[in-house]
Amino acid sequence: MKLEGVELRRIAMPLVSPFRTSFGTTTVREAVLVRVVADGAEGWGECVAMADPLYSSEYADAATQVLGRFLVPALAASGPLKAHRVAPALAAFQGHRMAKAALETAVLDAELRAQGRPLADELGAVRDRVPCGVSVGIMDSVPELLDAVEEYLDAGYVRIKLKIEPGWDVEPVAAVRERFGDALALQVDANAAYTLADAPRLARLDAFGLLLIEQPLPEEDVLGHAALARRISTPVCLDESITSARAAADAITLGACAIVNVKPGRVGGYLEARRVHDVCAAHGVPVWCGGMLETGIGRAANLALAALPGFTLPGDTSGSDRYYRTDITEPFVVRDGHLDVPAGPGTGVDPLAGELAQVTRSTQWLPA
Ligand code: OSB
Ligand code: MG
Repeated sequence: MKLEGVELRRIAMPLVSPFRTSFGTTTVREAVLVRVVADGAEGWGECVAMADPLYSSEYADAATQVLGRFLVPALAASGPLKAHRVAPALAAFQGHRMAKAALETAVLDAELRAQGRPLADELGAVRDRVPCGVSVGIMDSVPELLDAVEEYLDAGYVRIKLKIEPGWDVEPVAAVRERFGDALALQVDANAAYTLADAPRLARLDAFGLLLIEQPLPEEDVLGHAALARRISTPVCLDESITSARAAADAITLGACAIVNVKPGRVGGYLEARRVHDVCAAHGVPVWCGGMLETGIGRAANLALAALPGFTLPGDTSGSDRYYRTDITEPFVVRDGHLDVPAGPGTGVDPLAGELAQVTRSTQWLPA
């Protein structure tokens, strides 16, 4: 294909309720959408970088900058447009994986649409629907948390993930386990809020039969996670630390994780995400698909990935209404605790022009 140009679109979507994690509170999801036009076809990618560099060093303004100033020009200068050639064309630029992922996804979507092929088939999906978990934020009180969890269980979610931080860990976990029973599939996510000195506190979570504890320690503390894993019985899962298939192989070899959260944006795209899946499968390490408060555009692509054979745990693949009253695509609706994997060409979803216009803050067209 021949690239005609790339549109960068800044959007802001209000959340149905504030989402609080150990690194901050989000009330409006700001994001960058990338639309690639090539040979008259178009494709979309959603950049998962958040408004502030709190979860990761990337943030939305920086992603917009690096796409416009470096990534899109390098792609435009790189010859025939092909999804598998995007990462090599951008490899000289360090980091900025979320920005790179959005651009690669848009190219992949355009290419697959032109060929009439679904992303799920391209990635190697083996299921046509996936089980849904939900990530539940830190609340002001335990009763509030119990109400929120009950609502999600009533909506059919098959797995609950509680966000934790020092001061909001053993008590809320104990309360949820007590109220909803031992059969509830329950896990926690600390977003790097602890240190190895907190091992005795984290070991108290062992009593609650959690599926896993996600990223208790800082992103770069892989050896710390290995040391912690020897001191607690809850399986350690890594999110922030896994920035590539190589990082996954290293973390597994070092004993730092028994489970991996795969987020395509964090590792530079769906093609690298599939390699993370493959490396984990080769080591017998289960993976699940993480989320980044995606709109329907990013959610559709995540569902395709979550349908690969190694995704044996329910992911943070929730319905659109978990975060948004109105999505910018046809909404994803959880039925019987599952979401259907889109079957149409590319990601299988199209932005709704009216809804998209509502949330758009700015657009920028970059001709090739
Ligand atoms: O750590 O998994 C995380 C949201 C934003 C940034 C990081 C994380 C999350 C979530 C929610 O836990 C995932 C989702 O429902 O999209
Ligand atoms: Mg996480």
